[in-house]
Amino acid sequence: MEKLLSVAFVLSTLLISCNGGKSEVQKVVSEKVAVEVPKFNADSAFQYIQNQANFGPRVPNTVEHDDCAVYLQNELTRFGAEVTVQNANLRAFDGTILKSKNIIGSFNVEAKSRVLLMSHWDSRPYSDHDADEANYNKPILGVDDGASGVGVLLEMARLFGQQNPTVGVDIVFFDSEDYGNPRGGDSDSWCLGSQYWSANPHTINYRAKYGILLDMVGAKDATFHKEVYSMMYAKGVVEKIWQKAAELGYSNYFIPQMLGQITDDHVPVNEILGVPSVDIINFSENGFPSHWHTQNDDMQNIEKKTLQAVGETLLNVVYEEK
Ligand code: AHN
Ligand code: ZN
Repeated sequence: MEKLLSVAFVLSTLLISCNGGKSEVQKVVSEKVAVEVPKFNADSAFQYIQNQANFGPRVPNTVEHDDCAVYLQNELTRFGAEVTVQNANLRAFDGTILKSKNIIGSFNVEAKSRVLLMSHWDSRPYSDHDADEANYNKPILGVDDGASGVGVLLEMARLFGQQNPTVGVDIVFFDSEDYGNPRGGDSDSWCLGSQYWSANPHTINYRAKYGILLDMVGAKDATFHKEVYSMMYAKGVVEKIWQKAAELGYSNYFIPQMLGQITDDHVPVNEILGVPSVDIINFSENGFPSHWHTQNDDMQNIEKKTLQAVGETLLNVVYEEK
């Protein structure tokens, strides 16, 4: 079996001491610290995405949403996470009270040094970018926009359960991200679950070294640029991730250029909680992918190669963290 080894080199040091006039080489340290990184299984991630899609659109205040919440909770529990479900009634832009659930799975709960991994799990109640205006008030299936990030993180959770990383990991599935005002100009109407969690984290004095948000990470030919808020608040983390992706040969997905300033769940985590966080989101010179907020955001867009690039890159980053 071929094992993925990620090797951190500790610089050789040569210590010379003088004893009674004669020079003696005291110690030569040449140490390689090898970290074993488990193999990301894109078939497995794909299946977790399909399982979410099978519920139908996961719009807050619907039975499909309730059922999917139970599924996510059960999966995290099955993988050995300590699971917290945070319930909150959040007011949408139109006054609707959204019965929201942020779902949190923690590994290695005793570890002080922690990494935060995030994705939203709800799906949008409008297809406001659909070519057919008659679809405007239909919810999207939210396969790339929602389920893909969750699917990648569930696969990572499965592996964390088998082999704990050195650091502690908190996986947070945010609710009510995608209920934003379709008429625009109302950036606070997005990301309601992450705004709530950032002001009321699931443990008192919650801290993490940094956070990584996944949003629309499943489509064929996805491109992830260095997003502006991520660079403002967490430049070092951006560079670490894009560098790791380059080492693994994934620079065709992780483009080493800055592009886009996107209101997403990482913004409240940066601005309210103060944990430096980056957004890995499919965005290009043409904006969001063409299936974004349309009836076409379905399983057809999902390609395992993209899931593999994202999952493998993040696993390497997390397992190398101390
Ligand atoms: C806005 O459209 C303001 N932000 C994009 C956040 C988002 C929506 N991600 C997925 N769906
Ligand atoms: Zn969306």
